[in-house]
Amino acid sequence: MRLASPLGIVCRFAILALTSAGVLALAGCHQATRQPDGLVIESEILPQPLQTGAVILNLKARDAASRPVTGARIELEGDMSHPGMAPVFGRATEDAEGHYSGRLDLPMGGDWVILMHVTLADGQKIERQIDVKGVRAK
Ligand SMILES: [Cu+2]
Repeated sequence: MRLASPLGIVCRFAILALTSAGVLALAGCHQATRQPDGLVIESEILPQPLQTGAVILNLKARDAASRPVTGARIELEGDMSHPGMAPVFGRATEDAEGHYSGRLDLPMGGDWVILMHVTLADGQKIERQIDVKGVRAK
């Protein structure tokens, strides 16, 4: 959908700003572009029940033929479901074939959306998101 692509550009800009200038982009990014690319990412978030502080994401990426997707780069962006709050960033790295894990620090209790900005080994960019509701304040 062409309509969704400007939001994808905003997301990539946020990552660019973080990596090239060391500056956190303040604009939240609550939508992900979706493409009929066949990528499936199964996610597990620990610890349960979720609390503020460090959370670990375990991700299993496979393609339309259920083969593990290796060599991808997965940038993580956590946004709260309400406006006006800076996102948090992290990265998931591959620790086994098609398995990626990463960490995010969630500073506030409530409902979060975690965006996964995926760059496949061939350079194709894909966005996925996970809704994470009811994070408890410690
Ligand atoms: Cu908040």
